[in-house]
Amino acid sequence: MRTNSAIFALAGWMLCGTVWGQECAQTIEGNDLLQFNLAEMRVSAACEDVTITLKHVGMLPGNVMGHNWVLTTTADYMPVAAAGQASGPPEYLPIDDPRVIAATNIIGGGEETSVTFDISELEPGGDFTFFCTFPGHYVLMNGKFIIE
Ligand SMILES: [Cu+2]
Repeated sequence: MRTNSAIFALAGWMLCGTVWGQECAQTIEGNDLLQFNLAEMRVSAACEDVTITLKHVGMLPGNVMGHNWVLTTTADYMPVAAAGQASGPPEYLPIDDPRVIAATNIIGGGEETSVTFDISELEPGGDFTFFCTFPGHYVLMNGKFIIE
């Protein structure tokens, strides 16, 4: 039994790294018009770790048009956006806030950043929202994060 579990675990890991690789590592873009290029992101519950890469495809600097990628439950989205704004530059993110599931740093035009986090504790089918916490951006820069 022990050997079988190890084989299944290995098979799962291999599938995650290859067949479902697109879902476990994803890229999203932000621009100078307060837009993400994706309204929703879907990841497989089979992914243990998910890596999100954020590319800022605009030209404006991070102190003017900074973007980050932050994940919370949808219930925490507005409160965390407000807390992020209140916590100020440069990261606009409350420190050690347990409501923040994952977050990148803030980047400016031409820059790229990423975050890797464990989704094994997150409920598949749960209601999660990703957004940017730069002041005011959450209104336009947000989307659904779906674990399926
Ligand atoms: Cu932004």
